Amino acid sequence: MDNKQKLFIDESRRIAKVIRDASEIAIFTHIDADGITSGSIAYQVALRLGIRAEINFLKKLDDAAVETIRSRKDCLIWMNDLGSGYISRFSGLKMVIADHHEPEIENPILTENGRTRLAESSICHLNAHLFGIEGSTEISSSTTSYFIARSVDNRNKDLSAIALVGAIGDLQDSRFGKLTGMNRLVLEDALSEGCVSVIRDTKFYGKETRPLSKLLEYSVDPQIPGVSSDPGAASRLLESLGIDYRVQGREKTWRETDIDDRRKIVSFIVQKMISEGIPAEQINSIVGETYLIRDPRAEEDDRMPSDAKEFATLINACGRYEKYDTGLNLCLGRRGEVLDSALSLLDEHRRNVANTIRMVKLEGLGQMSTLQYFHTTDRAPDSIVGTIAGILMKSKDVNEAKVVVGFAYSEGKVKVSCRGNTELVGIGLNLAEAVRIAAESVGGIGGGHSIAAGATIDVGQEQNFLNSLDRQIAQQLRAESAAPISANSSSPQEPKQ
Ligand SMILES: [Mn+2]
Repeated sequence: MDNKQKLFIDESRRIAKVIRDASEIAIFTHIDADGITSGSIAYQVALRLGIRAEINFLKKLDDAAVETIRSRKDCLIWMNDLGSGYISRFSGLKMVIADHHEPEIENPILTENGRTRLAESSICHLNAHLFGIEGSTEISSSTTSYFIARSVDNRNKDLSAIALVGAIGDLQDSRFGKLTGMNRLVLEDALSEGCVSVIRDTKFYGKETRPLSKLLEYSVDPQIPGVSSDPGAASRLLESLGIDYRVQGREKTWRETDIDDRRKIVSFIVQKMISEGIPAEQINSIVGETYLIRDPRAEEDDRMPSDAKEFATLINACGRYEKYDTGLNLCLGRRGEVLDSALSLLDEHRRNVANTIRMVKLEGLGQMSTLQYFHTTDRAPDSIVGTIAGILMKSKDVNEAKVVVGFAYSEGKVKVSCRGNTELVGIGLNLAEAVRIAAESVGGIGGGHSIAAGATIDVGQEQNFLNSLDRQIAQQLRAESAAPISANSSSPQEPKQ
C-alpha cells in the first residue's frame, strides 16, 4: 500500500465513525452497475448496524434531485457514485459522499498535513481524486463505498465481492486487462474471504451465457477480423476449425467449450490479427483476468452468471429499465424471481441495442472537426445512448480519431453521452471538462471522466452544444501537442459501456 492509499483509508475510517453515529441514513445513488452496487453496500452497512435506512436511485443530479436530497436534511445523507461534481449545492447538509468522478473545481480545497480535503466541514468527501488516485482505473464508487464499509466493521469484508462487480461494471479493468490500484486491494480482500476466483481468459463478453457463434459474431472487444458483425461467419469458422460446438441440440457457451477447442479459436484470432497488421499490444490484450464471483450472502441459483462482467451487465439492465429494486435485491444476494426479471430485462436490452445500432449506422453520423454525432430522438430508450456511443467508438465504421457524441430525448430534455478512447486521452482529451463547459454554455449540466462523459441540455440546444464541445476538444488537443513533453498512451484498451 502506498502513502496515497494509506491516507485514503485513514479518511474512510474517519467517515466510518460518522456513519456508525447516525440514527437514520438516506442513501442516494446512481442507476448504473457501479451506482447500484455502491448503494447496496451502503444499504447493507446500515442494515447490519441496525440503523434505519432508505435508498433512492437517481438518474442524474438535476435541480429536482438536489431538492429531494436537501429535503432529507434531518438525517445523514450518503451519496454514492455522484455528488462530487456539484458539492457546492449541498452546503450545510450532514453528508457522506463516496464518489470517483472529478470533483467540482471551484470548490474550496484545503491541504492539511499533506492531506487534501474539502473546506466544507459538514460534508465528508471520499473521492480518489482528492488523494491523487486515478478515478477511472484504480477505484470505482463501489470500491470507494467498500472502503467505508470495511472501516465500519471488518465483517463487511464479504461485501468485497459485490464491490468488484461495480468496478468491473465501470470497466475499470479494461485499460490494463486487470484490476489495479485501490481496486486491487479490494480484490485481495475478496480472495482472502474466498468470494472471488481469478482466471486468465479471453476478454469475450458472454462467456457463460452466449451461444459460441454469437459470442464471436458480437465481439467488439476484441474485434475479430472477418467474423465480428458478420452473421454466419462465426459458424463457418467453427466448422472450418473442426470444432464440435453443439450439445443437446443447442450451441455450447465458451465456458462449456473444450479447452483445446478454445485454444484453436484464440490462435486463429491471433493469426488473423497479425495478418491484418494489428499492433502486438492490442493482440496481447485479448486475454486478461476474469473474475468469478461467489457472494457468500447469495441464494443458490444455477442461472446466475458468476463472471463479474456478466453480473454487472444484469445489474445495468435493471438500472436502464428503472427496475432499481430488482438490481438492489440482486446485489443483496436475492435470486429466484428477482433473477427472472433481471434476465428478461437483459433480453429486452439486447434487442434494443441491436436495433438502435442498426438504425444509427443506416442514418450515418454527423461530422465535425473533432467529433461525430447521432441523435436517436425518441426512437430508442434514452438509457442506452451511452452504450450505443461506446459500441460505435470501438467499431470500424466510425473515425477513431474523433469523439462520438450521442443524443436522445429524455423527460423533456436531451440526454448527451460522449465517448473517447485511450489514444485521444493520451493526446490531451479530457471529456469531463469539455462536456461540462459545453453543457454549461447552453444552460445544461455535464461531467464524468476524461474518456467518457455525459450531459443534460435543453431540446433545441444540440447544435450549440456541439459547436462549443468541438471548440473545447480542439483546444485540448492543440494545447497538448504544443506542450514540450507529450503524454504517451501505451494501452490499446479503452472502456466501453
Ligand atoms: Mn461509477
